[in-house]
Amino acid sequence: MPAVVVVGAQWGDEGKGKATDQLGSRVDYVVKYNGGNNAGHTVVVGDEKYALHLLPSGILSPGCTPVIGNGVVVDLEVLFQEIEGLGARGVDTSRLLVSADAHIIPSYNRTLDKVSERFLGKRQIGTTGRGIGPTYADKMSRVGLRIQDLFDASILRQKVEGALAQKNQLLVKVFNRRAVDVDEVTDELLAYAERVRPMVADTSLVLNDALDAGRTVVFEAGQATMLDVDFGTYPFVTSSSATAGGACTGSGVGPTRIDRVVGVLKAYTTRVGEGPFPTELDDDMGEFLRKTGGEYGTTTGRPRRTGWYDAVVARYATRVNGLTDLVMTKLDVLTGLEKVPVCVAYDVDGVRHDEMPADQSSFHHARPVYEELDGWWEDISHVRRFEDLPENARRYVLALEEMSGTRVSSIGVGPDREATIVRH
Ligand code: 2SA
Ligand code: GDP
Ligand code: MG
Repeated sequence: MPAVVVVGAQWGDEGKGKATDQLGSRVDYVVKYNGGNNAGHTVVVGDEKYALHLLPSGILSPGCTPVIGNGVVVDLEVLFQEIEGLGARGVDTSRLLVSADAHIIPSYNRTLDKVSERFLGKRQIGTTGRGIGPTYADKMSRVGLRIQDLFDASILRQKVEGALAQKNQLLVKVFNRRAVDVDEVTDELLAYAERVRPMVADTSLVLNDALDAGRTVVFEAGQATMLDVDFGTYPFVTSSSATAGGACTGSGVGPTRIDRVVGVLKAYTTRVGEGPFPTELDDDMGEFLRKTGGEYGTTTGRPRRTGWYDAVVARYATRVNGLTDLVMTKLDVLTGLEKVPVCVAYDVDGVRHDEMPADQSSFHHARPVYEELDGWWEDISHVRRFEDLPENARRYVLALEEMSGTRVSSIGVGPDREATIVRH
């Protein structure tokens, strides 16, 4: 399996960090290809718990080279905080590579992210406030700042000046904020230049050479399919390509080189931030899933919204990502339930939809059509072989596999690296 993409198949926090980390010992490169420090990946290794935001999960595996691809947006302050934080815990980060084409999140975009959310009022997205949206908007508007700009002070200054010519109008006239000073921002960014320089590489070339030499590369998505700017519940999405296609545009590796696409999903569903969520539970059962699953944001600490498994979402994720495998996490969280409802289709104003409705309004009106599966009581957190799971837990996995249209190649039964059942 030389080139594997790992994507979230729901609304994020499916356990992609753990899934990628698990591949770690067999992997030469782990590439983050989209998003920035809005991501939060928790990896538990023995007694140690790591929360990674900007750095790819491969950073925890000795021998693996972590790569920040061109599709990522980089907050330089966070980059060095994270590097120092891991260094203090004995993690070697010296192999980290950063694409010269990755965009930088300047401080004014963090401000704009927060104030524009407030401005949206009831229509707010519930962003992480990390400046992600404004930075991708700048990239597309061609007023963004890239890592390579740090190495030419006069070009950087010109670019900051160009960006602020527009932004200051917005900040002052629309948001009633003070104007941002060009020199202040330029100096703040230039202060990182020499520290970043040794990490900067032509990462597309590095990765293609690695694949030519038979090395193994994992492409790790931030966020998830339903938060993808094209395929998610727009406008309640993040601003990047979180689906498998983003792995190519965000890394400079062509689609013909990808061998497998693994979709990570929970045995139930969660979502952080605003937007439609058909199987959401607003009751005690929702609270049970949140408490038992520890469903609080890794980046912001926000309580996650919780609900039952949605096979329509899983089928959609299979289609738009071309999934070859599913990694199903958190099966342990469902232990102790009499019955486990699973959404098999939607009812939209009296019409049954087996596939994701093609328009967003229908999705907002979608009511889940449930099938109830039998639950199990036995503690499964120590199970390591599929055949050792209680019969109803096995049936649950097999039913979801059938409904979702992709083989479940591994099952998570606890947060720890070891708490996994590998099937294929
Ligand atoms: P943004 O900040 O522009 O990307 O926000 C836009 C939407 O994307 C959602 N989003 C996320 N959803 C789940 N997990 C994410 N990462 C953190 C985590 C979240 C946290 O791992 O727990 O700590 O709150 C993530 N990042 C972005 C976001 O909620 C908006 O709906
Ligand atoms: P990511 O953003 O997809 O990497 O996921 P997060 O790290 O934000 O959230 C997943 C959470 O579930 C983390 O706290 C993990 O430690 C935890 N986790 C992952 N797999 C399992 C599992 O199989 N069982 C349980 N109980 N927890 C898990
Ligand atoms: Mg997360």
